[in-house]
Amino acid sequence: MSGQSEAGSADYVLRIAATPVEIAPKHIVSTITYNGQFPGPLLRFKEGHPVTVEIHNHTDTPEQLHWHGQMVPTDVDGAAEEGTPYVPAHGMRRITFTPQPAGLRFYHTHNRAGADLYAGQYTGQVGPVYVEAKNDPGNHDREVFLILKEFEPSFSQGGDMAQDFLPPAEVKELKTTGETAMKASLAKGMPHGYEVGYRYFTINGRMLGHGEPVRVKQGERVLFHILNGSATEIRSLALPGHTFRVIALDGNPVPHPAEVPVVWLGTAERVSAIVEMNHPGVWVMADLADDDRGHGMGIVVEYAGQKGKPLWTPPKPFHWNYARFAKLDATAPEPDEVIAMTFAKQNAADHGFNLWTINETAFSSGSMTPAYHLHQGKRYRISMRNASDDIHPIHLHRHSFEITRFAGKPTAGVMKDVVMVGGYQEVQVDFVADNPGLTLFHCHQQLHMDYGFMTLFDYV
Ligand SMILES: [Cu+2]
Repeated sequence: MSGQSEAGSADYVLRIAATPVEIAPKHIVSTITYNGQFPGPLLRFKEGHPVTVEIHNHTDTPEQLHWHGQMVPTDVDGAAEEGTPYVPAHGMRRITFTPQPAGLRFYHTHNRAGADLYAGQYTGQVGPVYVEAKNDPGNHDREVFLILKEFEPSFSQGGDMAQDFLPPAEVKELKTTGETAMKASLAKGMPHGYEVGYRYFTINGRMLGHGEPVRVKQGERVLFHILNGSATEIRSLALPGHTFRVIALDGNPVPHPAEVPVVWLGTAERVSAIVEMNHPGVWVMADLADDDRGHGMGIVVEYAGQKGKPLWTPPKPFHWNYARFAKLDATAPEPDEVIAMTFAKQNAADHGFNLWTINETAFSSGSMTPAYHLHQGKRYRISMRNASDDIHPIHLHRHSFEITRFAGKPTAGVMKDVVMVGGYQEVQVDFVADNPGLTLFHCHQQLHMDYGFMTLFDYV
């Protein structure tokens, strides 16, 4: 079932409107939200059970609501590039679809923001979705959802994103290409392209120390569902004295759950991890970046009966590698076809903004021509080479992919819908063309996707 139904009542109603959000006592920001709250309400769906959702738009801007990570048809997916109709300004769309697959998904706006920091993912249009599996043993005591999000963005020029959390796997040739292009641009007198920074950082819409703590009991096994709802930033999260047993990435169970001292999430990535509460105290669970944590990116975890000032200690340096959770000694099946892509940056080329290209082509939102014609049922390998120094959290709509090469090594079994491609690194992902129609592929960093970093697949 799909499409817009004419009659009948909705299972869920979402209202897009400008609203104040209190991120700390008497500290109120203005943004666009779902149902007047940030994050938007948690929508719990049952895998395979059709739902009807009414989306009301109380703003002056036509909106797209994207069902991130779900295998849905193009008319409900929520991307203009795929042909999803807009939710008209001061209008409504009622959609019906069958939630799938099970796991942590989310919904968010898919509007282009461009130079407008009050639009698109810079707003508070983010909400979690949990699709319940038909059979879920649920080996945990309870679930806590954590939505990581910044507010009050502004532009800057330059500024490096730390990426030493990824295993070092730079490809020399890509580095030479990227650095040569950058030097040539600067030599012509070009400034660095714009980047975005933020004033305030929140978890579940509250700055560190200003929200309700996560209250736990010793011995409890808490399943954290963590979502990076940022428009542009990579986030980390650690809880002093505790480890995360990662059981799912982007909502999909991993073949090999493993314990890590810190989790990292590119924009739109999700991590589901169990923390065994075995270290009583009052702790700061937060981002490793001192500046971001200092401006709110954290939440207090408080054991029953414990009091005092929440404590933070940084974990030891640690490399985040998706392959840690992969199938042991397994190799992915050979693809039917390989799609080779090189990502590149044209420094400050579009009115001071960096212009992004895939195989030397920046996506045109005017023509929206599909660049890749696929065949249903075939297995494709996307071989991505990043000739820029930035990290790109790459997202494929309406499909999951398997990571088949990361940090210079083959891997298998980790299914995701976003993957971070580090500066000058190579990553390969495989997917099966099993959900026909226009399919958007893009960098989830708002500033990158808005300035060319997109392409369209098509198949019938
Ligand atoms: Cu990017």
